[in-house]
Amino acid sequence: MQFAKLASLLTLLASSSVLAAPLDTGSNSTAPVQVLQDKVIALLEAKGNTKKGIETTSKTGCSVATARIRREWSTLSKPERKEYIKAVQCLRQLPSQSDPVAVPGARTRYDDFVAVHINNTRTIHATGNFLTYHRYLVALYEDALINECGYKGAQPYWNWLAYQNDLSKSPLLDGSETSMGGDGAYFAHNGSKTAIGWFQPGKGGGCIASGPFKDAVANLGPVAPTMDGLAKSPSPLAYNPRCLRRDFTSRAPRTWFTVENFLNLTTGAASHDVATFQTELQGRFGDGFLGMHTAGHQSIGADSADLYSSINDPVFFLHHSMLDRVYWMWQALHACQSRAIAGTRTMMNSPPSDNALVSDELPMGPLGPSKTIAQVMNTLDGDNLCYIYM
Ligand SMILES: [Cu+2]
Repeated sequence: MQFAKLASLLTLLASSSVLAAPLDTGSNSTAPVQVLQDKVIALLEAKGNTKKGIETTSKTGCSVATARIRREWSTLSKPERKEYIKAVQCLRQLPSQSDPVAVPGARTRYDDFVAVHINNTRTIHATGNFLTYHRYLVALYEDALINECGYKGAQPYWNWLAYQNDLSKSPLLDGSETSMGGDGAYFAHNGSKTAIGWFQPGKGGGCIASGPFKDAVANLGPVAPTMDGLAKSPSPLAYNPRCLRRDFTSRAPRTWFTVENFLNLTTGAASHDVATFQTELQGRFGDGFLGMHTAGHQSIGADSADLYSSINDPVFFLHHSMLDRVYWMWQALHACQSRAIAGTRTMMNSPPSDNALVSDELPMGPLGPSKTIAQVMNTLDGDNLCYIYM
């Protein structure tokens, strides 16, 4: 009888611990992230009030109280999500402003963003400007949605710390009319090549099968496809219209989209200097640590796993918004180093190049004026940027 009682108690404990384990949404496990988020806002508010130091925002009127607020996708109302989707679709229909000789494949305004990313790939990844270049790229995209497509909101972000086991269940990627589309249609293939070896195929691999971006078309790339069966374009900027493809897999998000990694980057061992922070976040190319950035690209798969042309998939901007949020948090939490950069001007310093300087330009072609790294270091400076994350 005692044994039976003990056994049933153990069963109860076991089942309750199953219930108490992090849900698939990750909502139980992200409390430390919210604590940090609140701390960051408090730090930025304090800076604005005391008018001390380089982050002072008083001159331009930009402050935490007046800044544009970038939110997580799932916290937008359904009408807000639809407004964002409508603006993205608008940008994918407006005519290109690229030089047709330099970029023969660009047809839409969205393609202009793709072309600029493709053109600069080897000088904006694993370089000293990786974080600032992508920050400014997302900001110009947000501006284009607002100024060219009448969008009234801010750029939303993809919360990495939810739905790691099944992206197709997330409000962002569930294929509903208020999502950024679902997985690709089934396409028989042998998986994808990654920095840590061959990944098994997911259930997709074909054209986006559901949601507002069903059968969405990409005009440029693939430039460096990694998925079996995805063919490379004859030339990086040639006109190569085809459907955009996805192949959701959970191995990378389950491994890297963890609170532990997030804390390591923002307050832990990887947060102590910008070089370590940047490398751990982006991925340690070459030694098998994908990092949260590369894991995100890998988890969407197919077109999104292409180092050059992943930007064809509009989820790119939600992914890079989250990346920028982590950088924004790190900067606020490490104020003394918030303007430090590390790295050279060429990808993994190949070919060898000089160290990047904060006076380096971030070339954006027809997307907007080029700015220096220094000009986009503070998201509350007001002259160049004025936004926060919530
Ligand atoms: Cu990039």
